[in-house]
Formats: sequence, C-alpha cells, structure tokens
Amino acid sequence: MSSSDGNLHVALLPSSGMGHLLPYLRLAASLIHHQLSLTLITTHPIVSSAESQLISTFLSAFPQITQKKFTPIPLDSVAANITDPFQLQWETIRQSAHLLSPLISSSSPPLSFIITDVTLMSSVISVTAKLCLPNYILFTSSARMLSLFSCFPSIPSSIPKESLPPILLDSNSSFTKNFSDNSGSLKHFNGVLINSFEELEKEPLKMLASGNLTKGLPPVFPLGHFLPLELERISLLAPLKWLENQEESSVVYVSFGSRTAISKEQIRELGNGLVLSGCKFLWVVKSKVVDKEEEEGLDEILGHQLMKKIENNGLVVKEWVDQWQILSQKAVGGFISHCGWNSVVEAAWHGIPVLGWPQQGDQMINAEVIEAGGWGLCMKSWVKWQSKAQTLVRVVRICRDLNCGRGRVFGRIAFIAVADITDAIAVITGIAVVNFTLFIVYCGY
Ligand code: UPG
Repeated sequence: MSSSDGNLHVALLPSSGMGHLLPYLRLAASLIHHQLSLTLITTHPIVSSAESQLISTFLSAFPQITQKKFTPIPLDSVAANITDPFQLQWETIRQSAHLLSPLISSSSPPLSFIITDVTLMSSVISVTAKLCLPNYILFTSSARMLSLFSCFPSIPSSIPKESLPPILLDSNSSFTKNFSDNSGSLKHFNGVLINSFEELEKEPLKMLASGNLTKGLPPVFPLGHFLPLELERISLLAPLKWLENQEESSVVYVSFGSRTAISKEQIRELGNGLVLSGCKFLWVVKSKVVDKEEEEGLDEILGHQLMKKIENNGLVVKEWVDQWQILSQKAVGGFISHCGWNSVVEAAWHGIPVLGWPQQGDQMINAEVIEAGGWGLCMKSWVKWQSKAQTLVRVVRICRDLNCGRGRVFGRIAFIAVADITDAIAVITGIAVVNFTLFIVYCGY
C-alpha cells in the first residue's frame, strides 16, 4: 500500500457477531472497487467460529487489504455482569479502546478516516479525536432504529415505547448505559453509513435527513443494500439441493440469525408447530449463542419422534447456511425471522414476505419496517418462549395465493403469528381489508 498513489486509506473497526461483521466485509469489498486502500482491524480472540472462518476467507480473497490485529485486555464476564459473549466482546474492546491509539497512528500510509461499529462509538471517538482522525459509523441496524438511537433517552413519536427492548427500559443496565453514551457521542462523528435504501425506509430516512429529529446529527448515507460476497458461499449445499425439488413458493424458511439461541424445549415446541402448520419448511436450528458450543446433534436436540415427523414436511439443519442463496430460490415463499436487520434487508431484496418474531434488541423496531411496507406481519409483544403453555407457536396462519398487488415483495405467501386473541382479531380485520384468503393451520389456544 503506498501513499504516493494518492489513494485514501480507510480503517474498518467492526465489533463482534456475524450480524455486525458481515455488513462490514460487504462494505469493504465495495470500497475496494473505489480504489481505496483498506485496513481491517480484527479483535482477538474472535468469539465465534463463523467469524474466524469468514475473516480468514475474506483476507485470503482480498490480499490487498491489510489486517491489523487488536488484542484488548480480557474482561471477566462475572465482574462485568455480562452473560452474552458478543456483548462481552463489545465491552472488552470499549474498555481497551486506548490501546487502539498506537495501532491507528502506526498505520502507513496514515489513515484518512476510520469506520467504527456503533457498539464502540463513545470509547473510540475519544481516541480518534485526539489523533484528529475523521470517524464515521457503520450503523448495522435500520434507519428506524437509528432515529431512536439518535434521540435516546428520548423516544421519537414514530416509535411506540413497547417496541423498545425491555433492557433499554432499565436505566441501570450496562447495555442501556453504553447505548446512551454511544448515542450522546453521535454529534462528534463525521457521518453515519447505513445498510438501508429509500424504497425500504423512505420515512425514517427522510426524518433523519430533515434535521428535525436530533440537533447536530451528522449526515446519514443510506448505502444499502450491501451485496453478499462470492466467498460467503462456503456453507452447506444440502438445503439448496432440497429446495430445488420443492414447488414454487411452497417452503417457509425459518431462521433466527447468528446469535439467538433457543432452549431444547422451545425448539421442540417450534418444531411441533411447524409440523402442524402443514407447510413445507427449511429450518436452521440454533441451540447455543456461540457456534463453538454447539455439540449436540439434531437427533438429540429435536428428539427422535419429532425428527420422524419432520421427515415428510421439511429439512432441518444446524450448520451455517447460505441464507442469501436460500432466499433467492423460487421454492421459498416466506421467512419466519427474528428480524435481525441483515435478514430483513435480504428478505426485502428477494421479495420474500416475513413473519417476524422479534427476540431482542432492535428486532421489534426492524419488524415495524416490514409491517409499514406491507410485506409481512410481526409479533407485537416481547413474549418469551418459556413453557409449553406460553409457547409462541400458537398460531401459524398461512395465506395462500395472495395477490395484494403491491409489487414484487408481495403476493406469494404470507404468514401471521399472533400472541393473543386481540392481536388475532386485529390481524383478521387487517386481512379482510386487503382481501386475502386465510387458512388457519395451527392454533394452540
Ligand atoms: N446468516 C447466514 N447463514 C446462517 C445464519 C445467518 O448466511 O446460517 C447471515 C444472514 O444472511 C445475515 C446474517 O447472517 O446476513 C445475520 O444477521 P441478522 O439477520 O442481522 O441477525 P443477527 O445475527 O442476529 O444480527 C445481530 C442482532 C440483530 C441486529 C444485527 C445487526 O442480533 O438484532 O439487527 O446484528 O446489527
């Protein structure tokens, strides 16, 4: 990498978790085409195998990108009172942010600017400000979430208080404290890059651009959709082969992203619900937050009886799959998703209706983007899967042969899940308006 060519030299600082890493690498690959020199700062030890594998495949595919390894001072999870290993990694980086200073200032040629993950903002800005290094954020969630983030602890009128993750209502939690500190540091950044686009989030983007939402909000650049890289196609082929033999729009794809673990009991509940729905399904099961800890086989997780029942209806896997390719298959007619932002954007891009089942964090707010666009329906409350009686797989309603005439993201198949009877009535009323044909397949009331 030489400074004599006059190129900009940009450093990328992702935090942790595939949901944060993937958009970084997708952005990095697109920046390469703009003749930028790039440095990727990777934090060690890396939390999940999925991240380690992706980083090494990425760096082999792009040898022109420089890797700088950052090793923060380890934090004790008990002392830090953080159980989630990805959040612990964010906090570890934050507390060692001062160690980034020599790493950044030793870059050659000198850096033109850095792009920092949203989870690290307030701790990294103090380092880069001292070095007079411009700092941009890659906000890995929705523009709708950014509108909340930019005002926090105020809540914009467009966002119902109930959509906030319960943890943000606890002002003493370290998550809330970091969220608030990061939000407060926003005005010191040079800009916000976001994986969204106008057709998907017209109103939130307009509101952010208007300047009325937050004083001093830096410019927001909607750069989405970030396209996946060829090198991401490292995963299992079985799901794609299985999908090739299924009828068009007949399969529900079920996945809760890269870091949402579900207990064995809840997995079995969900499995029984899917079998009872009578719908074909492709289901990615995840019983541990971090993939390295996934030791049990599917037989042990699901139990022999359920495995047998599933045989005729669907395909279940527990390995990393190529979600982008799956969503692009004709056989996939719908997506039961936790509404992680990457999944939402990928579903929108492929025109797949979503049944949203938010689990934590930004996911309820992301789910509202789907509903506002009219291409899916989502659970309206943070009901947790706790017991058989409370299971959320109460209602899977499948509306077939839909044609509400709103373009390519609609009209194949839609799903409705509701947590209680009031929601059910609201949904049915909504459906009557757009004249869907409704089949109630499974109701656990
Ligand atoms: N993916 C695969 N194969 C798998 C599982 C996931 O390709 O087997 C991909 C998927 O296509 C997507 C990404 O991994 O690109 C997962 O990202 P996302 O859908 O956003 O889910 P999470 O991994 O849960 O993402 C975290 C948070 C989420 C947040 C997101 C971005 O849980 O709430 O919106 O990060 O900040």
